[in-house]
Amino acid sequence: MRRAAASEDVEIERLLKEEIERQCTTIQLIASENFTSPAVLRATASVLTNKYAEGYPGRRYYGGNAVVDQVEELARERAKALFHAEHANLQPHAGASANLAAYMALIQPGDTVLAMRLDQGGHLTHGSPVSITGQTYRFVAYGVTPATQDGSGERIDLDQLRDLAKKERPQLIVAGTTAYSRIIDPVPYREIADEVGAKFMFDAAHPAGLIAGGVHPSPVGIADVVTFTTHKTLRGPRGGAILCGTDLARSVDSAVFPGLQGGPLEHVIAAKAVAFFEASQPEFADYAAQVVLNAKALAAGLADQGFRLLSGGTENHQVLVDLRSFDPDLTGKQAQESLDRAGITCNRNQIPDDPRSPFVTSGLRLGTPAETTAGMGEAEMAEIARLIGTVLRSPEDDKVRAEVRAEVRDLCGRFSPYGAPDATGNYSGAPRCPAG
Ligand code: DSN
Repeated sequence: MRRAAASEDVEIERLLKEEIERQCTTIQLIASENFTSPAVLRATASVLTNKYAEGYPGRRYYGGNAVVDQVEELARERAKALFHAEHANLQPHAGASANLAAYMALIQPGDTVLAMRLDQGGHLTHGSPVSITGQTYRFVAYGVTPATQDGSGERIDLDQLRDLAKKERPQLIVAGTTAYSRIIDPVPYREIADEVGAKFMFDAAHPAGLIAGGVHPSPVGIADVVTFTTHKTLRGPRGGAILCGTDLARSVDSAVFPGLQGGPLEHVIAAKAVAFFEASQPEFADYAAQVVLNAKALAAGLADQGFRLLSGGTENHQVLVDLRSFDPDLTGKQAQESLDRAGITCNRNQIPDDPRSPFVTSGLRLGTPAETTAGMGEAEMAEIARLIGTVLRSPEDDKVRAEVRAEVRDLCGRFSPYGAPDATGNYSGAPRCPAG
């Protein structure tokens, strides 16, 4: 049978072209996204996608895995070296499945778990009632301290965490956030877990690249289990991963397969190996440091525009904006959509005790990992903050949006993650970041 050439699938070809053009001509400020290198893209698109490999290196349920075993073993060794971990499991398809596997390895259904509440900066898989995690385990939520004028509030409330731990006697305490702009120190968590005999899991999905780059403290060796995703600050392919000590290796591995998943995505595991290699280069530490400097510059610029920032600023890759003092009628949803039309991509986000629903929200979450990869620095962040202020002062004004869109196009032309299009409209360049 004659196979159709990929280029004959005109609909998908067209959409792929449209998406790369969108990524190269609009500003990407979603804190959980990044621009992968051509080497990561190549591995993700490789023939490894053809292979079934249920099991682990040396213990597979299918033949023909001699090469795949080497790929997965190399990926595991690189992950262990990068994070100084005793054991790595790289098969979780996503952060959500990594977290679920970690719970399966550490606790029993019905056990009590302390984790951050969703509107305070937590994640659905930290016990939301709409997630299997909240339906399987008894989650009790902790949050952040109240907001203060001087910006010293809205930090993880460790006193509340300790009080809850003493009252609830949880089997597990979870650290980790999706919308929180401060460093998370794993040490006090460990101390509280030890005080009540709980296990401790650190979900490092967001700061994984900052930890690998040495700008945030590592929870490896402090937490019993560390989960993370490879596609956010770490700048690898979309996927999840788990690190633990040798004592938990068997439980973690069997929770992932056969507990939760079937065949691993070996093409993605190969791309994870590439990302670990890239993250182990000295330039990646510079990248991680620049991500934080850029976030600080973006935060300063937004504050100058009159926005209130949660916790008064940032120490990581995120800036969280409370829109209410800027414009009490402007919702996160309206702001996101208005910025989108001006060529600035970000996501609405609930703020602590948000009076609006998660679908509407009173906040925005902005992040710098992607545009830092594209080569932008602090000067460009100040520029972006000005553009955001301009759009959100007149969110329904088409003329303002068109003017900003033109400025965005110009900025992206100077900092395109995949170069400039050739005569046929294809982008084939590499991200400009030195470690790209
Ligand atoms: N969706 C991810 C994020 O944006 O933070 C978390 O799963």
